[in-house]
Amino acid sequence: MKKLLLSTAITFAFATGAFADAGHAKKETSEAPEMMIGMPGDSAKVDRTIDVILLENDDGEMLIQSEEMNIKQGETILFKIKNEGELEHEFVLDTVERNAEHKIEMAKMDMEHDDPNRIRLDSGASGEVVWTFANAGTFEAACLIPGHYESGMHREVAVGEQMAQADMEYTSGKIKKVDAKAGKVTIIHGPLVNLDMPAMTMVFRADEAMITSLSEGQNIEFVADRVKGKLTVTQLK
Ligand SMILES: [Cu+2]
Repeated sequence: MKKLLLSTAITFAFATGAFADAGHAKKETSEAPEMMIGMPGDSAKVDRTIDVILLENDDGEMLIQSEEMNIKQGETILFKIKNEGELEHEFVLDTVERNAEHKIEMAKMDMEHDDPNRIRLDSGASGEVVWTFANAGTFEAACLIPGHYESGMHREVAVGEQMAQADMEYTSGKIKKVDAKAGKVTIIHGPLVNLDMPAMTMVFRADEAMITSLSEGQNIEFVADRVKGKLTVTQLK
């Protein structure tokens, strides 16, 4: 009897939409309607393109094929998606939890969504999703058409922490001297915008991995910041 009541309550909740609202309200505080995974990206400001292929294989698996989805916080990615399968597929970007919730909804009723974080493609069709990953964390790309997720259509989207965009201005420089022992490198550099410093020659700290990759006379693109009060090379191209 208890069980019956519970399932009736759930069915009712689905019908009224109360279930979905309650589920989302937990994560989305009133001041932040944006999604954990980020927001629709500006197609004029794409940092990188990732090609994605949706398909089934002969082993009965359904796959989302692409390079490793390792993304930097703040990056705007253009996903170029092609459905090379014989079935209809989707590409949805979201948290693992929200994908799981939406998968349950989809199992009840195959809904066609029109959200910026997802696209549905007929066999042979191509499409694009432009997305800005605002937060670091582990997210997911998935197809939520019933049965597809279970057949393999999901993959991890790892978003790595990054400094604020304003601090990410790379500066050109030329290595004057490398002192690996002391963990120091002397760089003749252009203006360091984030540190409010003009072009000059300065000594910076750098970690061991970075130091060993540097040699005198080398031209670099770098970001420096104060780490524990010392000027330190934090990013290197
Ligand atoms: Cu699919």
